[in-house]
Amino acid sequence: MKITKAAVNVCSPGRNFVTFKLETDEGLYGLGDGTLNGRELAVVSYLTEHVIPCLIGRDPFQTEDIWQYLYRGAYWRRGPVTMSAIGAVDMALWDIKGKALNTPVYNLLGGKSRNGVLVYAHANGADIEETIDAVGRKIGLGYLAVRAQSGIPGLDSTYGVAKGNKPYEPAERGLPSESLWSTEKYLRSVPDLFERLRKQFGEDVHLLHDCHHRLTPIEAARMGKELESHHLFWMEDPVPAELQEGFKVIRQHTTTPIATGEVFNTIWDAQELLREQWIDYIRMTVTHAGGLTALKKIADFAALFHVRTGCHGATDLSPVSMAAALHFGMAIHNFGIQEHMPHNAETDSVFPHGYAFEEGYMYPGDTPGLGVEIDEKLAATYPYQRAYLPINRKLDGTLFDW
Ligand code: CS2
Ligand code: MG
Repeated sequence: MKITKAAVNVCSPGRNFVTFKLETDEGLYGLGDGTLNGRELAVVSYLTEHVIPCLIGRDPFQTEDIWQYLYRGAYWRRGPVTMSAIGAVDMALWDIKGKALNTPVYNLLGGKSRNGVLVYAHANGADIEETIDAVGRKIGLGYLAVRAQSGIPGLDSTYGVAKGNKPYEPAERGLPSESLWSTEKYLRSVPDLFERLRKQFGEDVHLLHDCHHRLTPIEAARMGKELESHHLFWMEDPVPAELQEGFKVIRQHTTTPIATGEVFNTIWDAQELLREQWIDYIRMTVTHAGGLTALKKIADFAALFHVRTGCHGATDLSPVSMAAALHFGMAIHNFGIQEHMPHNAETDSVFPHGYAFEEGYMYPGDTPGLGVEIDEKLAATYPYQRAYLPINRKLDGTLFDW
C-alpha cells in the first residue's frame, strides 16, 4: 500500500480544528488531529509546506520509520508545532493500519486491558455554591470523577470558570482577553472549596483540581498539604514545568498526587519528573506528544516509575484525538484517567464518531481504525477564525502565567 495524497482541513465549528487526512492507493484513508490551540495555522503550514511532499509514495504501515523520518530527519527536533504535526501524521497512519487490518486501533496497541476508560468531567462555578451545584450535576450524569474549579472571592474572572451560562471553553475569538490573578486569594479559597465538596458528596467521588501552572513550588507544597485530608485524585500543573526539579520541593512536603504534562511534547520534557518519581500522572496527549507511536513509549517509560496516564482531553483536541486517546487508554496497562470535555453538537456532527460515554466510562467503539470520520462539506461551512487563549496579570499589572 502507498500513500497517494494528503491534505489538511481547518474548520471552526465553535472552535478551530486542524485535521490531517492521508489517502492510499487502496482507497483507504486515515485521519489525524493536529490542533494546537491558538497557533493552529503554524501546524497547517508545517504540514502543508514541509511534511506532505515527503509522505507521498511511502508505505503507511511504516509507522515507526515515518515517525523517525519526521523527527530525526528534520534536524530541528521537538516543540509543539513540530510534534503536533508529527502527531497528526502518526494518528492518520494508525487509523489506516487499523482499517487495513480490519480491527480497532486498541488491538494494535496491546488489545483491551480494561472494560472501559475512566474519565473525569469539568465542573466550574463563579463561587463555591455554584461549583458545588456543578459537581452535583456531573455526578448526576454518571461521572465518577470531577475536576472542580471555582471563582476566587475578590477576583473578577479566573482560569476554568465559564463566562455567562456557556460551558467553559479554553479559547476565545478575537485578541487575547486578560484576567487578574492573586496567589494569596487563590490559596485561601481552594481548601474551603474541597472541604465543602467532601462534606456534600462524601469520599466516593474522585475530585481533581487544576492549578494551571500558577504557583511556585513552595506555594504548591502548602496547597497540597492543606488539601491532603480531602484526598484529591490529583492536583494538576501546580507549577510551570520547564524546571522539572521544581516538583521535588512539592513532593517533599505533600502526599497529594500530582499530574502534569498537557503542554509537554516529548519525553525529554518529563524524563526527570518520571525518573525521580516527582509526579503521579503524566498528561501528554496523542496530538501534542507526536502521536500514538511516541505516547506508547512515554507511557511504557512512565510505568517503570509507578506513573500512570491522565491525558489532556479539553475541547481544543478534536474528536479524532479523543478517539485516539480512548483506544490508547483501553490498551495500555498504566492508564490512570482520561479528561473528558464533551464537544458541542456542531463539532460532533462535523466529526461523526463511534466512541461513547456511559456511567463514568468511555468506550472507543469497535469500528476498524480510530472510528472517526470528517464531513468535509459540513466542515467547509465553519471556516477558520483567529482565536487565542487568555492571558493573565497580577493585580499590579505584571504579566503572569495563564
Ligand atoms: C486545561 C485546558 O483541560 C485542561 O486541563 O488546562 O483548559 C487548557 O488550558 C487548554 O486545553 C489549552 O489549550
Ligand atoms: Mg490543565
